Amino acid sequence: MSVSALDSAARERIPSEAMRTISFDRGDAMPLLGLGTWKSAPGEVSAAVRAALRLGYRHIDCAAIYGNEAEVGAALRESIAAGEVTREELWITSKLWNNAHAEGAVIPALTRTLRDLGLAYVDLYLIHWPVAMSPARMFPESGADLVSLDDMPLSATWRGMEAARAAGLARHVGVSNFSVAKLRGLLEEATARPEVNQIELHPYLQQEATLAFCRAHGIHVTAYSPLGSRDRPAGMRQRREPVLLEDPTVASIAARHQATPAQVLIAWALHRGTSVIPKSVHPGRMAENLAAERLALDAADMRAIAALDRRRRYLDGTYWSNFGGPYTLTNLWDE
Ligand code: NDP
Ligand code: 1BO
Repeated sequence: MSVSALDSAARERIPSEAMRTISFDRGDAMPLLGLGTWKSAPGEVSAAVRAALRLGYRHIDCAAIYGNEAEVGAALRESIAAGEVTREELWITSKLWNNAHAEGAVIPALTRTLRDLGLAYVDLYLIHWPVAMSPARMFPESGADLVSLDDMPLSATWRGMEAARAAGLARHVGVSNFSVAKLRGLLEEATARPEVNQIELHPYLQQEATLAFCRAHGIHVTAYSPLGSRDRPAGMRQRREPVLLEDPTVASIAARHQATPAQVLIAWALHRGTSVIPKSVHPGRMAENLAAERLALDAADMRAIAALDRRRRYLDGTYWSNFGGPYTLTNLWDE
C-alpha cells in the first residue's frame, strides 16, 4: 500500500499500539515518532497537541524555552479527561534551559516545567544545550551573560539531572546538542550515562560519527529539525540556505514511493534507528508525518540520501558565540 493511501487511515487514527518504540530501563517505551513543539505559538499549540493525540501521536517534545508548556499541558489534561489517552500512554520530553545549569537549579526548573505541563513527572528531561547562562537571562545580550563550562561544568549540571531522576520528577535523563567530546567528558565523570542525546539530524547533517559513538555507549539518539526547520526565527537563519524539503533527490524518492518529501525525511530518520520529532501545527501535515512510519525505504534510497550529506547545520549555534563570550563555534561543536 502506498503511503499516500495510508494518509486517510492516519487521519482517522493510527492506534498507539502500532507505533514503533524504543525501550528504556524500568520497562518504559518511547514512541520513535514524536511531535515537536518549538515555535508552535501559545494560541495554536493546544489545538495542535490535542489533534496530534487524536491522530495517534503519543510522544510530545517540549522545552521550557519554547514558552508554551502551559498550553501543551492544557491539551494533555483535556485529552486525558476526555478519555482519549492515559498519562501512562504518553511520552513527554522537556528540557532544562541554559540559565538553570547550577546543580541546585535543576530541580526548581523542572518543577516549574511540571507545574506548567500539569504533570507529576516527565518521561525524559534533557540538558538543552552545553551552554550555561546567567539565571537573569533567557537569551544572552552580551558575552557577560554567558558562563563558561569551566565555571559551570556540565558534570555539575548532570548531578542535578540525576537528582531530578532520583526524586521521581523525570523517569529518564539525557542531553541535547552534545558532541562526542562532550559526551566522552560526561561519561568519564557521571555515575550514570545520559540515556538520550537529541541532536540536529537530517540528510544535510548526517552526523555518522556521533551516531556510532552513541550506539556504542547505549545512548539513544533523537533527530531534531528533521524537515530543515524552515519556520525558524529570522535571526537564526542564514542567507541562501538550502531548502531540505525541496531537495531533488528526496523529491524523486518521494515520487517513486507515492509519498511526500517530508515522509521520506522522517522515514530516513527512523530507518537509521533514531527517534524523530517533526513539528507541525496542521493536522493534515501531522497525519502525513505520522504515516511516514509505514514508508519502507530501500537500500538504493538510503545510498542516494547518504550522498546528500553536506554537514550543514540549520541551528548552527551562532547565537551563543556572537558576543565574544566563552563560547565559539569550535568549542561548541568540538569540530
Ligand atoms: P522541523 O524540521 O520539524 O520543521 C518544522 C517546519 O516544517 C514547520 O515550518 C512546519 O510547518 C513544517 N512542516 C511540518 N510538516 C510538514 C510537511 N509534512 N510538509 C511540509 N512542511 C511541513 O523543525 P523544528 O526545528 O521545529 O524541529 C522539530 C522539533 O525538534 C522542534 O519543534 C523541537 O521540538 C525539537 N528541536 C529541538 C532542538 C534542541 O536544541 N534540542 C532544536 C530544534 C528543534 P507547520 O507547523 O506550519 O506545519
Ligand atoms: C535555541 C533554539 C532551541 C530550540 O530547541
